[in-house]
Amino acid sequence: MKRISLTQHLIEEQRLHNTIPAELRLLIEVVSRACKTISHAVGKGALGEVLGTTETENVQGEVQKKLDVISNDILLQANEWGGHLAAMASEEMETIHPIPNRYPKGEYLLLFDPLDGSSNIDVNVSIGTIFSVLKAPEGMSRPTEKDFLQPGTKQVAAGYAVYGPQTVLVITTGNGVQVFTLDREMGSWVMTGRDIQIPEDTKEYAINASNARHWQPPVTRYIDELQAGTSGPRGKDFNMRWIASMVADVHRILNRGGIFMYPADARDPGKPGKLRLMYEANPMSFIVEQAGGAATNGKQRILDIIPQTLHQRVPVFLGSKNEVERVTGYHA
Ligand code: AHM
Ligand code: MG
Repeated sequence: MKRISLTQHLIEEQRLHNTIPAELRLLIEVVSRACKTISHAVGKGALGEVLGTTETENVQGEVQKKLDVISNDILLQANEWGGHLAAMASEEMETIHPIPNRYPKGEYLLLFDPLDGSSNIDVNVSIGTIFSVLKAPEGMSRPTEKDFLQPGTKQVAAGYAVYGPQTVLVITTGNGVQVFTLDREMGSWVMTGRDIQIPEDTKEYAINASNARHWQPPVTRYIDELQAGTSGPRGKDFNMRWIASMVADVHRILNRGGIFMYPADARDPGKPGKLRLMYEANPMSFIVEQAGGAATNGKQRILDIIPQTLHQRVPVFLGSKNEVERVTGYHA
């Protein structure tokens, strides 16, 4: 089999579609290199003294794991000096991180969830990194939070890495979804999936069912119907999976279909869902749509949402198109 590296793919895609100028290619390569470093740290586990929590909380008021902080630092340091960025924003940082004055600035904005699936870090279950790339608004001099508040349709690239039995990187720049597997001996990303397509129909769903008593009626109805199986209105049995790492759940859906849901629920009226629009929902929705799937907040397409704040949360329904459309219809 002919091996296609990440670099070769990015150059060839630029030749074909003109969507990856050199600066964006550099950005994707720097992020993917940082993901290798994170993968290495994750793989060391207890031996690297990277497990457990820090003394600090993040902006969401959540306890930070050591690896959350390490991964955040790796991404910041890797991306500061290349000249490809104007600023960064992270799920783990309250405010944006402009590129320091000692470095040249570029035209892109990078957002990331440095280590998604925090509850799985210490128990050796798959976790990952999610990233999203926007263009800085024309004429921006000093970046502010407002410059990041662009709808998901404006993303020029998005991707995620999964640190699981294999380390994989999934990216889109708006011309389909490509998958790369980390060749650990060579230290290189090798293409292992091209133009991934999510089946439109599925018999598998993912939701944290322990929250069932807090769900809103459309979600309860939808899940009840799935669980009724062959004897219910759907006339077929459905299987359930919940990894509690969005990256791992989405990666399964990319490979064999399925629907992933993190709805808003009645637990905390101040929190419309758990997942964050800018670091999780938008990049994953871009990828899922590029793979032929759909992504909504129950009412509208996630990529059309106009962000109000950097850390805002949204309900998420994404994956196989026909199921996402059905549960979205139940909200109408
Ligand atoms: P995190 O970014 O703090 O890790 O939280 C996001 C994660 C998702 O990866 C996952 O789908 C969800 O939280 C799991 O939540 P829960 O523990 O409520 O099932
Ligand atoms: Mg996360």
